[in-house]
Amino acid sequence: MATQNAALDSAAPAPSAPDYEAIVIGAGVCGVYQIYRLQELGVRATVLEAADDIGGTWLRNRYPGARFDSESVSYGYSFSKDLLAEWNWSERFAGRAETERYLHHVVDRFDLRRHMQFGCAVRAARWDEGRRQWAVELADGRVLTTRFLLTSIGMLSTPTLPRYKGVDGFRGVSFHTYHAPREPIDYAGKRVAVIGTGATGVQVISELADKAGDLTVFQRRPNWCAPLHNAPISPEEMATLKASYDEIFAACRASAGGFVHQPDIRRTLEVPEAERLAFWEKLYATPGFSKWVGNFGDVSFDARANAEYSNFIAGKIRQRVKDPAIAEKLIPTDHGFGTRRVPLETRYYEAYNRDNVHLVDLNETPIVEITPAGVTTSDREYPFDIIIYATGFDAITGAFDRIAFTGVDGLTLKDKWADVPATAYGVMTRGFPNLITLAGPQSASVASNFPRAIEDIVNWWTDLFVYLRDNGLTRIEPRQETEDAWGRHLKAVTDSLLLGTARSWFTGYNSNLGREYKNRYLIYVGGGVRYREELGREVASGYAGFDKAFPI
Ligand code: NA7
Repeated sequence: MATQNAALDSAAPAPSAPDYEAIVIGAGVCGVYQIYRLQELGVRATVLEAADDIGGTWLRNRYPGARFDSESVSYGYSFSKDLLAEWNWSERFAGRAETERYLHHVVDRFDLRRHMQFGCAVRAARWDEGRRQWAVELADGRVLTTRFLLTSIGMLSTPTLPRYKGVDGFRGVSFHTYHAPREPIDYAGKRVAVIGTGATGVQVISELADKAGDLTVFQRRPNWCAPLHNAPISPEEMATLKASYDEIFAACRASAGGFVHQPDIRRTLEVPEAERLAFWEKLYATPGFSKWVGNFGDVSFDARANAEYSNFIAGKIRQRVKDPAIAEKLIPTDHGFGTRRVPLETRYYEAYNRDNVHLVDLNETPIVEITPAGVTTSDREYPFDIIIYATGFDAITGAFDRIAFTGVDGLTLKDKWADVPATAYGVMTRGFPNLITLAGPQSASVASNFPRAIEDIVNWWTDLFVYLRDNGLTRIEPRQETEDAWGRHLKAVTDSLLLGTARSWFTGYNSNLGREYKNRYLIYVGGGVRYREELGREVASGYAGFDKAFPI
């Protein structure tokens, strides 16, 4: 046996061919692209998907109002000119159903479904050092083996319900937004509760304000929301956009988060006030995340600049909400603009000007329990027909915790990541050879326009796979120093921004799980440009940051 790593020389038994060279867990945006790349290379690979169809996030989140916050044309895959030429987006920010149709189109067009197995929930995966392969255990008891195990299991795929007494006893219709029913619900004349005002709750509230009979919003902490400015895309506009795809993707590559918007490099307080306000007015009128990532760059790291901008946005909320007392309740006071995920909205603030929409501030009157008839707060009972829980997720690591990954010497991933995840570039973790955490914690995918980051990560890993194959290598694992260096870099970039200062799912906070972690360093916020540089350095060094081994 020849190896590049003496520590692996002791692995003993004869090799046996695994069922697959690669198993991909999850058939969402990431898994679809990964299997496209693998089948292109002729690799013996399959996708295991727990649901009965493709789509991931876009299959599940059937709540009213679910749609992109990324420009549609920047969200589609960029890998095929033909695909770009033939697909027409109907709106600047596509709705859930259109996105799901798009993913179906991609899968059918490239005949990917034959590489996928549905209804296959993965329960556990155990690394077999002797055979250099993973044994993947399904909920139905089957065990499949694979050389490489790739996870595309979603960052927000483990919903969390509040721990209120009586959640299961409600007599009407109730659901978490992630599990919204497939059958359409008629909200007309219904008394509807929405609990939670994150990006999801804001979409639900905006959509249902003029559809529900009566809509009551239970808010614990408000977020800084900004207008989406959605609009239809005409056939002529779509033709122009198609002709501009090279520029659109180049702009995404040049930006930190993979969006079409570029920051303004001027320092906020150095720009004369009138000019600054005119710039912000213009920004507020432009579509998408421009208000967040197309702003003066220092709003994301300079507390004084951030306070100025937050003040400007607070003014907008006061303008849009007629009742001053309600407006104040909708203005965050515990965090600055953009330090948590900014929900994009369509007439969200105007919803509170309607007679049928009511805001309950849970800081004044907390929920005591969910009763069979509705919600009881500290001061009264609210009867409802429908309760919608927009209460968020066990974000980023939740999906990993649901699968019992066991690596070298019995080490479990849950234990290794219990406090803070440790990874190399967010795509591999020491002690778990040949496990590739596509869209994993600490990768660039979380704080990005997802498909843009995912194409980078899948392409990087697929090149590495080819390198391993061409060099006859069957085992790869990050070196300790690579993981340590990534942890240091991650901490440095996170600590340089205000983003890490707020309690949110970005920093591991989840009240329903009793988690108060701050600065848990879950997401890479150094930006796509820097991330690609870091990955590129590994390639240039011949993947020197990883231990690699020949077959036993
Ligand atoms: P988020 O952003 O985690 O928001 C969850 C919301 O639910 C937030 O307003 C929470 O208030 C609220 N919440 C959570 N638990 C409770 C309880 N027990 N009682 C009352 N209110 C509660 O999840 P989203 O689904 O909105 O967004 C997740 C991402 O999905 C989003 O960023 C997009 O990228 C897509 P809190 O702020 O914690 O006080």
